[in-house]
Amino acid sequence: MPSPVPYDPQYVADAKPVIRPQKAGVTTRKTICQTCDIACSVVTESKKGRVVKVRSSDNPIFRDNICMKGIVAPKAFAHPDRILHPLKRVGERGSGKWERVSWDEAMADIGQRLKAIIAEHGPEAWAVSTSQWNTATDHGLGRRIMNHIGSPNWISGVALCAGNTAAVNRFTYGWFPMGDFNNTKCIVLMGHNPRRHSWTPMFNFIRSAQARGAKLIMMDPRRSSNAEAADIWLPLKAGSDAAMLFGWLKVIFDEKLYDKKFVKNWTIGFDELKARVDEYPLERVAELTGCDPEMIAKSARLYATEGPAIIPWTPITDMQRNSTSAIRLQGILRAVCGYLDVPGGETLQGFHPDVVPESTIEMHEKLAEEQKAKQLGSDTHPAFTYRGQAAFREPMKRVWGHEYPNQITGCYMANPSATFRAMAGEGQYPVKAFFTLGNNTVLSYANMPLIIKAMMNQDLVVAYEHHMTPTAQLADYVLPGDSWLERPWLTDAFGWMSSYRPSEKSMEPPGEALSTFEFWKRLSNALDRPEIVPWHDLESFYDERLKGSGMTFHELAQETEMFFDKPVFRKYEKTGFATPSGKVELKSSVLEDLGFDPLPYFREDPAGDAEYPLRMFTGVREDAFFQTSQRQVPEMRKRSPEPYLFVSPATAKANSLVQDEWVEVENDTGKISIKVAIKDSMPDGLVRIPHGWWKPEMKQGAGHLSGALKFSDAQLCRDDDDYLDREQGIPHLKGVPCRINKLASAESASLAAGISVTT
Ligand SMILES: Nc1nc2c(c(=O)[nH]1)N[C@H]1C(S)=C(S)[C@@H](COP(=O)(O)OP(=O)(O)OC[C@H]3O[C@@H](n4cnc5c(=O)[nH]c(N)nc54)[C@H](O)[C@@H]3O)O[C@H]1N2
Ligand SMILES: Nc1nc2c(c(=O)[nH]1)N[C@H]1C(S)=C(S)[C@@H](COP(=O)(O)OP(=O)(O)OC[C@H]3O[C@@H](n4cnc5c(=O)[nH]c(N)nc54)[C@H](O)[C@@H]3O)O[C@H]1N2
Ligand code: SF4
Ligand SMILES: [Mo]
Repeated sequence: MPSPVPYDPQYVADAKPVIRPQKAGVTTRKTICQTCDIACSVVTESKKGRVVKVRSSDNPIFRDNICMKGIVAPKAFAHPDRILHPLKRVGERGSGKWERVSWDEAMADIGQRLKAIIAEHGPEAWAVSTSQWNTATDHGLGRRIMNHIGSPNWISGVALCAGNTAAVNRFTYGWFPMGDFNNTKCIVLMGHNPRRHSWTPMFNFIRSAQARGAKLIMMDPRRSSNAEAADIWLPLKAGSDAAMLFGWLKVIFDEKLYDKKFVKNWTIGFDELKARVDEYPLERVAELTGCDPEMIAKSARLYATEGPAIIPWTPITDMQRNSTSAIRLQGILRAVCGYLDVPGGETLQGFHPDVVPESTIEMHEKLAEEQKAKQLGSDTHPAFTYRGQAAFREPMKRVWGHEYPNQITGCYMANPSATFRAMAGEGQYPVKAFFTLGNNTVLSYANMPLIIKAMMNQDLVVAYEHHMTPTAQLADYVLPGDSWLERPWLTDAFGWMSSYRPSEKSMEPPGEALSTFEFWKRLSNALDRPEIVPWHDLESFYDERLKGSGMTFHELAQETEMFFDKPVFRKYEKTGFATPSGKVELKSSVLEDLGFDPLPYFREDPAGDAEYPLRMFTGVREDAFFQTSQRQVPEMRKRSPEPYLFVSPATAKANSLVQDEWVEVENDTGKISIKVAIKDSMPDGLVRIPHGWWKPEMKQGAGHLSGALKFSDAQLCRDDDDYLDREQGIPHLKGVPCRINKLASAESASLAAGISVTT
């Protein structure tokens, strides 16, 4: 996620570079931290060619945007276990036996094998998964090669995080808006809980908005830190966010608090929507959400009358069985309350006219229609696939000037579960080659047993990594990736905003580590298609993308901290919205044509199961780690040595749980071992499971996967139809039935003693 661009004139002035204090023997560089995906602008200090320090930016607009994971980066990237040379599997897949090979040898073999797989099964038999901060792993080039070669089967962590929200927002008003934090009067956080060490810029934006008087409404089953700081906290039931938003709309419609003029001039489907909203009287919403109807009404009134207000993007509604409806309802609220594309509201920003966006680099127009039609999952869960987005091609061109603008890289993806099924040999056609770049695939989606089966069934698996992750352990080749200290970067804010920030390369990569730009370039050569990636190196690639600005990448880095266009509001008055009707579609014509309910709805949880009386959610990100990473960094691990579940004191009592004991959490998909933390901030009956646990010090290889089989939340995340969102097919991670088993004393003693380290 990019840091939002505030619109004050002062901000524009401050975007100029500042004179940096110089220290003897120290070289400072403007850099962008990519340890997590919020991309803080920071400064690196190097001595004798090595980065010795990462510190906060000197620029007032970025100052304080830094957390401990950014600060520890020079040490983390110098970790002795970092992969520094290409490795080739020599034993069985997952046997943990590797030999060091040269880059040339690795790429020649990968190219040959991929060509053979494509010749036998077709280009769609090649799937790629990349990380959330795709810009560091793809640059648009992975998609570009896939589009030229003919494979539509690209998946990413963005399917569970903002990429899907970007695609779904289009059904309502043809774009994914960004909140104007600097001028808003009211912020609504749906679960989303930024902290000092979790997406620091967001945390800073929210705190400064509150300091100048903006109201904060928080929806969270748990009393989170932002709930404690909020004006209103709605402790809703996990997974009931869409129901809550129906309650808000009911109040807003009944009390006529909406923007009648905007609704009349710029929306379609109001009457049908109103009829649907009438199905959700407050008593019903109170029952579905477990919240006090008065508080629901009060918060709805606050949102509608204390505006302009924003509902910042939240991953919480990306991961629910009602995800599409919840995201649509957020969009509908923004629209009917008149907060779209106004200062202090939710801004719709296109691409910068002088910079070539990654969407253009990706060249989706090159992929033949018959190949697009083969995109996995597009028949059953089309929302973010080519099929689901096809109706927007013309409107996108009309309003934003691009037929395939790929915001957050999430708008033209295959469905992850369908892709893993095809890889496992259970799909409509086989997928036999799988590349994973900067993505710990095994742990980063639902139904981990299926992902492992899928990877074991491949003819070729290539992992591009810093460490021997559980995913890399199942690869044929593990290739050494460079880090953000070791490469330049031009952030394009994931196509979300028309702002660009340059990151200077601070040091040479260690060993034979290379950027993914180099990987994709070498792959296009190995596939005998060098013309697909014609640029010499990463900087010349950026130079060409910046040509329209009249600056080279180097000049941009010298001249500005941020390159962006002055925002224009209410652009829709000239262009209309990028939907088929040109209006805000409260009733979605595209969803209707795809065979779905064109109005949002709330699908209640399947009936409770006596065997699994508790509900779990995965999340509450840990300050010390980004997702599945950093567990090998001692400075970070000591802050959080073991995975912990959270339960309320009453739930702990009912299940005879004691603080710090090891237990097992189980459901139909799998089971994990975990320690108990009793927290009075948790509601009764709900269990928090942390995301992404494995222990790099534990035994590697199939059957072990360094503890991932024992600790990873993905063992418990289901992807059967009841637990998939209908339109997108993304898994429900917020309110899944489970139970807690006490462990036999021998097993819990061995876990406590860390004997598991070798098993
Ligand atoms: N089950 C489950 N799945 C989830 C989630 C969940 O809560 N539960 N959360 C979802 C969310 S919100 C997100 S954002 C995604 C995150 O998914 P990812 O974006 O895949 O993030 P990570 O788990 O950190 O894995 C990134 C991997 O990239 C490697 N790496 C880091 N930097 C670089 C680099 O510069 N170059 C290369 N080549 N490699 C690098 C790291 O060592 C690490 O193994 O996962 C999603 N998936
Ligand atoms: N240190 C650190 N910071 C990170 C990350 C990290 O791994 N480490 N990951 C980054 C990434 S990629 C992401 S996506 C964000 C995610 O960060 P957040 O958006 O803050 O998400 P979580 O921390 O998983 O959970 C936030 C809150 O959601 C609540 N919650 C659980 N279920 C529900 C529900 O059904 N409805 C509602 N309304 N609330 C619910 C939980 O109680 C919790 O307080 O964090 C980012 N920041
Ligand atoms: S919040 Fe921390 S890890 Fe994320 S980009 Fe900023 S400094 Fe880096
Ligand atoms: Mo995320």
